[in-house]
Amino acid sequence: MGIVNVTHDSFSDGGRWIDPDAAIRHGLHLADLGADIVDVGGESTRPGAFPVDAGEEMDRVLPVVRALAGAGLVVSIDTSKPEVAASALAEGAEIINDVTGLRDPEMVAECARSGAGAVLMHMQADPRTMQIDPAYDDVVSEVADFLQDRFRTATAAGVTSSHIVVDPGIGFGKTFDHNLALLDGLDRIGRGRPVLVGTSRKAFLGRILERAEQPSSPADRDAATGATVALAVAKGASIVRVHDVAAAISAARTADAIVRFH
Ligand code: HH2
Repeated sequence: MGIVNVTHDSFSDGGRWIDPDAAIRHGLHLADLGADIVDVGGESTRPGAFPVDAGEEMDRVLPVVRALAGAGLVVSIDTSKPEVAASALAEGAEIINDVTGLRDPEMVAECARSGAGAVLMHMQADPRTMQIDPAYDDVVSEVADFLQDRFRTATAAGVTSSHIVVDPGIGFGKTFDHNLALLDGLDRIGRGRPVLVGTSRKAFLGRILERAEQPSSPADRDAATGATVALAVAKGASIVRVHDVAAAISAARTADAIVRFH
């Protein structure tokens, strides 16, 4: 899954793809590089990001979704607002990627009504507050329980079970240690459901590199992201959400070949 952030303030590429034509070119490029899904978002979810109202979010994402879906790409819409999801699906998006795990009942209803695919992600609290002292007794089992619970709620409301993937939400209400524990325990997250994981360029990678006296800006973290992609694939992840699609595909294919050898 390649990332197209149509935002001013995304943590690694804010402003680069805010112009719709640039965003469309970028999405097509990611598909050419081999992305199976292009994830289009119009609101940053980084801690402390500025909230965007639904009208502004739609103005940003809809022309991009329309063009990319029109070109035959599988498009997911990265939003937690049901009205944005509904309009994006009407423009041809096929998957709702909701970082709140379909918390809004209207979002579950939209997903069920449309037959769209759904990414259910775990987040403790919300983007404004999530990094204020996140706490768990056992992060892997609590996140897995949460995702199982959201899966049950979604399917009870009519979302088709085979349309759902779950995501531990790396960096969303987690400390550095929580992120490492979740990646180490990734094979215990899905409980039989497909798992998506998003580590790309995130702050915990910066911290690992910093410890090794290798300070980095987010865009310098694609090799580190590749390491997480390889390990995630080895632990059974089905989808990896990344900025650098070419590097991630090489890492994923290599890990996959080694794992399948046995
Ligand atoms: N991470 C981000 C955004 N959306 N969706 C899923 N399912 N999983 C993730 O881990 C995830 C996500 C944050 O990354 P990015 O889009 O690059 O940054 P920003 O939220 O600042 O736009």
